[in-house]
Amino acid sequence: MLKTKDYKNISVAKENGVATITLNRPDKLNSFNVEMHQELHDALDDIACDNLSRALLLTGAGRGFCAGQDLGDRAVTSESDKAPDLSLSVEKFYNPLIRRLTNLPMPVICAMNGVAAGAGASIVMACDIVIAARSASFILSFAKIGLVPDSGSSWHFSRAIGLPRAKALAMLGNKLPAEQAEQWGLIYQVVDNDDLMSEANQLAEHLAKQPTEALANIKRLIHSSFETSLQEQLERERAAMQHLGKSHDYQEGVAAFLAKRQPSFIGK
Ligand code: T3D
Repeated sequence: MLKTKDYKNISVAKENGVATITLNRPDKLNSFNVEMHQELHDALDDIACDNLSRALLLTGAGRGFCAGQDLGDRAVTSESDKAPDLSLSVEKFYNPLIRRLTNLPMPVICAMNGVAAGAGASIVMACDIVIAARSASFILSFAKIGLVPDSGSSWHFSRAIGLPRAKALAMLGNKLPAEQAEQWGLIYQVVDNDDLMSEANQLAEHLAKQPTEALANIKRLIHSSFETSLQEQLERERAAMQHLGKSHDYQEGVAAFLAKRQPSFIGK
């Protein structure tokens, strides 16, 4: 395992082409303070350009995945002169994080180890493949404190599970158990708690050996399909095929198929 920087609120490990980031404030259910945002930003910068990582695995320490914003940093007292402008934190931290995960040119796997509430639920949905522990759950808790689903969750939830279910979850703030989330098509797979990290690692290591540039293009195309017409999407697919047809990994994939051997992809 490669030595990485020491952080206070997250930990990062790199092995076999997989960068694993663990949100690490378990006593606060891994909720976000400013320092954790900054550390995550720094770690993602490093992973994006280390020339080694070809899959990102995101998980949480302890019994929760992430409980969104640390509300301890949002306490407003009767003496305080004015309420916070939450748009500043959304603009500076949460939106860039969601864009970052969405645009990272490698698969992002979430090992959802426990409850994902508020922006924690949004972060799960910004990952490409979500494997959840059987005991995990989502809570769109925003309305319970007078807010709206942010960090993309009003977008992701309605697309994944439809308007009626998304609106009920967002307005009621009820717990959605992982098994129900899987049945509704919100996440990829539920596994037994004890198997979560080994299953997620296995998946991440598999993906890290695949043609990374093709996977990055798959991710980009699937995201852009929500914004474009079929005609435009056909054109984008054509352009991606043109680009990937010249890649090492395409040549290797075809050669391996014809030689009836396993391909050895380099991600380019
Ligand atoms: O503000 C901005 O920058 C704008 C962006 C906002 C995005 C958002 O995420 S807004 C939504 C913020 N998050 C929440 O509203 C969730 C709050 N947490 C909960 O509702 C519950 O903790 C859970 C449903 C997630 C889990 O419940 P439970 O019963 O399993 O655990 P618990 O006992 O409530 O929490 C365990 C500890 O974590 C507890 O601390 P203690 O009492 O043991 O010292 C609790 O206070 C702490 N904790 C949980 N969530 C947060 C938190 N501490 C600070 N902030 C949290 N979000």
